[in-house]
Amino acid sequence: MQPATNMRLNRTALSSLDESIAVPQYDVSRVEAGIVHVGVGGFHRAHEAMYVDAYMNVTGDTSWGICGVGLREADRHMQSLLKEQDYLYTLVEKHANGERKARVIGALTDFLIAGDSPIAIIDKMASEAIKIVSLTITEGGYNFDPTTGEFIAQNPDVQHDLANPESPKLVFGYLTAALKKRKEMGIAPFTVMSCDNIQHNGDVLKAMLLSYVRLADTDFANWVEENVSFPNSMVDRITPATTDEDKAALVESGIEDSWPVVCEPFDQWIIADKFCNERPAFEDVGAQFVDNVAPYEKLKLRMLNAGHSVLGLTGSLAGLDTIHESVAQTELRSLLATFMVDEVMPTLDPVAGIDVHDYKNILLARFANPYIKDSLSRICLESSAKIPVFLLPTIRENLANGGKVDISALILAAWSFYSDKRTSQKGTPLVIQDQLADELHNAASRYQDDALSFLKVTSVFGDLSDEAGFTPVYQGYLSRIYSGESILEIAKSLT
Ligand code: CS2
Repeated sequence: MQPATNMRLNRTALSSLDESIAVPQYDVSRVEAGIVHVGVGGFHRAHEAMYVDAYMNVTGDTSWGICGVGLREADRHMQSLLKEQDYLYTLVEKHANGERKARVIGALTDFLIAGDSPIAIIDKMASEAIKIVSLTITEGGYNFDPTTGEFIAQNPDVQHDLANPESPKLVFGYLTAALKKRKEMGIAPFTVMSCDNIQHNGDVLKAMLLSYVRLADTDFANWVEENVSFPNSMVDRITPATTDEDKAALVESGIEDSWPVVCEPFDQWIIADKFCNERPAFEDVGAQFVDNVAPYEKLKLRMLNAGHSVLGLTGSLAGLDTIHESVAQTELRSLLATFMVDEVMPTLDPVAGIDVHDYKNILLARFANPYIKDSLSRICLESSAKIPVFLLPTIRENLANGGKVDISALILAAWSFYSDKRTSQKGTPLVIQDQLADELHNAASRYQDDALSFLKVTSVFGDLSDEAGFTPVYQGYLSRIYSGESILEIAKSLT
């Protein structure tokens, strides 16, 4: 039933929202930032900010709010939408049975945009109240060469930041300037916490930051190494892009929210308990602190994220639009299940308390939730940063151990075709959004002259095109796809 009036979401509206919408149990006007977060996209707002909100609900401690930071001009639009609603937003969990649970999150206190004032961001990070700087800057944001793992020092933005330490472009420049200020003022450093889908995300972040700092100041790099901690973490919650339909559904519940977030009911956060400054007791609201995150990260990246790529690339070629449509297609569901059992599971380490077969079944059910409508274009975007993290390590390990690589090879062949034709096998157009879009397209379109042309993009695949155990299998699938055989038929032949 439609409530009598629609309310623009803001602090004043909180007390009169429809009772089906949960609201913060703490006084939102008292929340102060204890965390600065860089990269306030949907995922952060469905994950870390939700945990902070839950923590404040449970404890009433309002000192752990989040000051958002956007380093890109594109973030300005979201900042202005949130500002208009006092940084409040609605998080809508969509259950597989059609039930929706909406709740207003009050964790955000502010949102600073680099283009307005880099110094304001540095000062905020340097202030004593801030104990944690966390990041979701995507796999591509860490500025490492995926084949060597080295920091890309020649990136023009890195060179810019070294020359302009007070107005940096990249996160490394901000962290360096803020940590330096804290050291000079005698304030303990903050913990730097990566929340991105990268194996050993904290270790990678530390290595990249230290590489950057060393280019400028070796002594300070030693100080950072000794005094700052970078916990590894595994983060998980499927968060599709918000659509106009999602906003309209909220209007029906009486809320006008310009930038709500929708997500699945499942969430998981496993963090190494390695904080050099205070932290909230996130374990009180469902996060898990462990000594070694590595087996959890490996499980999640290789099963879920690579699983998404399997469905994303094959589903796109089949002309499908969403993850649940892909997994509902019997051939693709079996392909994914076989991939997980035959190619991923043999590479995993045991994880205390988790049965990998149960994990696989839960994943298949999560992917099948028809209300999430996670688009294949979201999954396929920036594949050149994702595949090296999600899939290539599995391929390399299987090649080294005599394991199976068939489905992995099919996925790379599907990606090559996708990059060349930019259309599905039904002829519908496919959007390529990738930093390397042109390079991938150029390489893939040389297929007729050199069947391995795509694999020769060494900045993505390293020396995979020299692997005799891989290339014939890959070439076989590529020629089947180019010959017009349907991706579903090929998938069927592999299960
Ligand atoms: C997805 C992830 O971007 C992707 O390709 O696999 O965004 C995924 O939905 C999240 O990591 C789930 O935790």
